[in-house]
Amino acid sequence: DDTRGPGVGLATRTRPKTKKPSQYKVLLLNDDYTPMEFVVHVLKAFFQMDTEQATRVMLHVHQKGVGVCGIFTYEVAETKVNQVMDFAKKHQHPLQCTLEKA
Ligand code: TYC
Repeated sequence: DDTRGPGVGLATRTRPKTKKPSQYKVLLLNDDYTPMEFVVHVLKAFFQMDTEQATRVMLHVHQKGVGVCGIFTYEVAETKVNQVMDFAKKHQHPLQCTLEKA
């Protein structure tokens, strides 16, 4: 392999450099007002968790202040955050969801 950068590889290059898309954690934040059952519903509806998983993540967030809902590419993570924020707002709960580079 040469070291002359992309697009000028020797004909012998067999493993062209590719970029894996960056991954982003979707985080859920605790608050004092959003009902526990609502958070469990959100985790089941938007993150494909079953009741047991969703309850575990909800209780983790409740106790620790923050927790990971899942890890996605930027576009998917951003969509999840928007869906959760819209849904919480629609139901007048202060639930906060954000993303962070994994
Ligand atoms: N702390 C909330 C309560 O006691 C429950 C809760 C859990 C809220 C997780 C938000 O992300 C959250 N009702």
